[in-house]
Amino acid sequence: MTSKDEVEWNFPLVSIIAGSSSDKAVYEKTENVLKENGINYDLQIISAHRDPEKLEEYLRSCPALIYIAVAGLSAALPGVIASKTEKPVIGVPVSAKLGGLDALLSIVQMPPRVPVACVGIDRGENAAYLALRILALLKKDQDK
Ligand code: AIR
Repeated sequence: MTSKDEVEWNFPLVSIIAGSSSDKAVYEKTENVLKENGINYDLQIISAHRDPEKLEEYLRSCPALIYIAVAGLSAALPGVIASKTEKPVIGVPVSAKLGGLDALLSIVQMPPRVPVACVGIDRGENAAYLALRILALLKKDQDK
């Protein structure tokens, strides 16, 4: 890799957005994997239901290439993000109630043309590993 490439990739490549700080045990797993792999990321706590305007404003100026959205209960966050961006969105259902089945189904059952990738319940680390794979493809493409 040349120093030029390093400068170009020197911004938060991944944005982690969690619906609440109570999701910390799950989004910490995502953070740990990104840190271990030297990936610059941004972390925001924004609820799609409680702070819709704040979410919209953040998305408008966010430079990240991939979003990871962590939420429990009626987890609208990943889907709402996907409705406002063309970038890949990875959802992480949190087991706040019903063992996380409520959040899992909310994230998985997206309507046609608004895709969200979904990892397992509380599997914050897998969201990061999937993001690493997407970033590797983008880097390969850029290095051509
Ligand atoms: N949540 C927050 N806004 C909308 C939703 N679905 C989720 C959070 C968290 C759960 O509700 O992602 O998993 C409980 O949040 P809190 O802040 O009440 O602890």
